[in-house]
Amino acid sequence: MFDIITLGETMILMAPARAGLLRYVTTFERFVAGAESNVAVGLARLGHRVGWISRVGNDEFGECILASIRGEGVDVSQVVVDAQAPTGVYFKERRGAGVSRVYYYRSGSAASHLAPDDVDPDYIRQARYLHLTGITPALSASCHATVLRAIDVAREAGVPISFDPNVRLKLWSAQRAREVLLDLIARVQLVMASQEEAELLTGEGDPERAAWALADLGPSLVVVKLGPEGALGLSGGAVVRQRALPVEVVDTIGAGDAFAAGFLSGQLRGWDVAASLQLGNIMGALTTTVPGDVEGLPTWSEILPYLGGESAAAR
Ligand code: KDG
Repeated sequence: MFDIITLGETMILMAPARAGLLRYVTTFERFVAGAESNVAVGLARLGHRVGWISRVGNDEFGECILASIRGEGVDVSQVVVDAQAPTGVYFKERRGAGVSRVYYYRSGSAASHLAPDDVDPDYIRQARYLHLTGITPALSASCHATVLRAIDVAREAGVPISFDPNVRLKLWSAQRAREVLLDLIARVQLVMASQEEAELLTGEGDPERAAWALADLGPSLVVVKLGPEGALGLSGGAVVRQRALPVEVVDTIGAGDAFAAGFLSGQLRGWDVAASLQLGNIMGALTTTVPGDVEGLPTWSEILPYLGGESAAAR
C-alpha cells in the first residue's frame, strides 16, 4: 500500500528574512521542516505513496505540521498528537551565499518522546521501503529504541531499509554518533551519506574508499553525496559516478533529503544506480534554490526535461 514509510521529527523552521547574525534579524518566514518528512514530501511530489510516523505537540505548530504534510499527500495516520510536550522549533541563520547555521529548540519536544509502541508492525509491513535517518536516535533513548524497533519489524517483514546518517553534531558527540550510526548501518540495505559523514564514520577521506568501508559493514548499496561534484554509488562491486546539476544556491539545508527522495524514487521505479543517482542529484540541486526545505522539491513533470539532459539555465 505504501512505497515508502519514514519516521522522525518534524519542526517549525523560522528562516530569517535576511542574512547576518540572528540577534539583528527581526523578521522570519515560517516553514515546516524535518529530514524524514522532507524525504516523504519529495517522494509524494514525484507521485509515490508515502507514510510518515512521528509525534507533534497538541499546539498550533503541531497543527501546522500535520496540515502541511497531510496537504502534500503524505499519510499522517500514525502521527501521535502528544499533549504532554511541545512541537520542536528551529531557526536558521544565514551567513553568506548558501551558508546556514541552525539553532534547535527541540529538547524535550513531542517527537523526542517517540517510543517503540508508536511503531505499528502492520503499518511498516505494507511498505516497499522503510527510510530512517541518524537524527532520530540522537534525540533520546526512547527515539533510539524506536528506530531499533522499526528496523526489527522491517527486517522480519523483508522490507528493505534505507538510511541517511544525517550527522547532527549539535545533538550528540562525534564519538557517540559514530558508535550508534555504525551499528545501525550494519542493519540496513541502503546507506546514503555525505562525503563528510562517510569520512566521520569510516575515517576514509577518499569517498570511494569510504563507500567500500561502509559496504563492508553490510549494506548492499552505498551512496556518497559529493555536493557540487554530484554523487557516487557502490553496488555489486561497481562504482558509478554522476555529476551534479549546476544551479544558483540559496541554501543547501534539505538538499540531502531531496537527493534521498530522488534516489529512492529511482530505485522504486526499478532504475539502475546511475539513473537513480541522476534523479537524486536533480532533486538535491533544485531544493537548494529556495530558503525552505521542501518548497523547491520538483513535481514529476518538472523533472522530465532535466532527465533529458537540459541545463537549469535553459528553463
Ligand atoms: O535535512 C534538513 C534537516 O536537517 C532540517 O530540516 C532539520 O530535521 C532537521 C534536523 O533535525 O536537523
